[in-house]
Amino acid sequence: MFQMKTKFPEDFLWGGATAANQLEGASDVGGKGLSLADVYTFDEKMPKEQWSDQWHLMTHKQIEEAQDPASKKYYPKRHGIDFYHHYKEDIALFAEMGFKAYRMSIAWTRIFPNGDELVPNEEGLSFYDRVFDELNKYGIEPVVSLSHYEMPLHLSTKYGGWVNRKLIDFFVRFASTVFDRYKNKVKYWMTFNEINCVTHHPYVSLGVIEENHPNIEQAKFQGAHHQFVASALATKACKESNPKAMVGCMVSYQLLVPYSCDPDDVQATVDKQRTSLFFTDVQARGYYPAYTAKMLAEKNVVLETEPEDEQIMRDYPVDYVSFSYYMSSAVSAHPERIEGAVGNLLTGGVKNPYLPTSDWGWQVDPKGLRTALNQLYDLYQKPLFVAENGYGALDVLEEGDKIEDDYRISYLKEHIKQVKEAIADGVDVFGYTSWGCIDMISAGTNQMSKRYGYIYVDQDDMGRGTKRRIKKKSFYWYKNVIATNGEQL
Ligand code: BGP
Repeated sequence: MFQMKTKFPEDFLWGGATAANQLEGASDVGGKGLSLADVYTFDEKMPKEQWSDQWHLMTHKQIEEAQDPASKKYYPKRHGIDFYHHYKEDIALFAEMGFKAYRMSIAWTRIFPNGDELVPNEEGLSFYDRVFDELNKYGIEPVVSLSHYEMPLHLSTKYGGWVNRKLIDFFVRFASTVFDRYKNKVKYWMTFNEINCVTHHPYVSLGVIEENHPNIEQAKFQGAHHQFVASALATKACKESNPKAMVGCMVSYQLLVPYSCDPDDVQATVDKQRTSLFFTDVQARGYYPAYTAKMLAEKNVVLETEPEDEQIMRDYPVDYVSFSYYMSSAVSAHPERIEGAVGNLLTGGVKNPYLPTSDWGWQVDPKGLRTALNQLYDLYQKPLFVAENGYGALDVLEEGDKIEDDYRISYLKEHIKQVKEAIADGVDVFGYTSWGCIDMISAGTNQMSKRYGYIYVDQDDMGRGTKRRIKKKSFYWYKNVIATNGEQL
């Protein structure tokens, strides 16, 4: 009756993940509109500390400047790595590695350039037809995010972003359009990438400009509520279009552990872990968890809802739970008492003395991935998908086109081992797409030099370079991992 699983399932979806705004480029080609991501600048002279500030705070002044054709600033995400024109070559390289799946996103701005049009842009739709056909040629399953940090800028400037309920209709129109168009080409969908990040960066997740909101918490949770409803309505539309399709949620999951066994640290950890679990609770179960009332009251948030919202959320929870996992963090109720405690930007946690950190201060904790998979499966009993996991580093291109990225191999190997452990634990995990299978623009810092790929792209932070694609050492390593279905790591 009980059979322990010691191997990855035969049909396990091995692959890599990217996002349209970070790799496509060609932002003024094919009728594409300007997206939120197209407004971020990068300047080598900018102090390092400011690189990711834009991610957290966007001002009207920056947005206006970005729309000024006379602006001399460099906007890296408008250029990406020019996947738009290199997609055949890039997909051929994914196929050479043996990818079974490729997680990507559709740029909303290619389909509805401003977001509020009634008729979609055919040129944008046909671009993704070509991409899906190319994937199909190699038997690679597309796993598609509808919204990955790049909604139309117009929806932010004209409507105030997701805080405005009208966004639900615009999103559902976009979602239904692509579900219908690609129903024979795409089976796996995700609605909002890292939906819980609305609380970290409301501009890029919600199109909300903080200057407009005296109580930004109100805007964040109102926006999140609208995304929950939109996600449920999109799931409904997807099922109507193709009953066999699977729709997932996607959260940024940082495993949090108590800094000590002090009961205050333990409770603080439970509270803080809800920065991710609140979102999976709503989307996987279809209703707000019991702690919502207290949590909102403490933030002075009063949600405006419509009577039908509750039912639609209950009727259309997601089919699977996907998440990104890069690191874990420790939580202390009294960080001021810990000497040298460094706050983690994303989680607000403190440094765990047992773990090493990457060059960007991310705490490397492979075993945490197994814990995360177990936690999520215990909670929801829904299939899980590791949508992102990877190691951002400054790679060096050496003589003879060599990139010896052993540090990346070691990071990925240790994490994949833990996915296998979780499978033996009984967790139903059906795919693993490592982040940034090809180098592209970093989401948080806007740099090119924070690289995650198996494939190096010859381009620097200011977009200079040949854009030549070069296989790294990890390319050959991952190819063998896939070929042996995770038996040889
Ligand atoms: C996730 C995002 C990705 C991505 C990755 C790495 O949060 O979903 O878009 O880029 O993190 O982050 P970064 O590029 O900032 O290193």
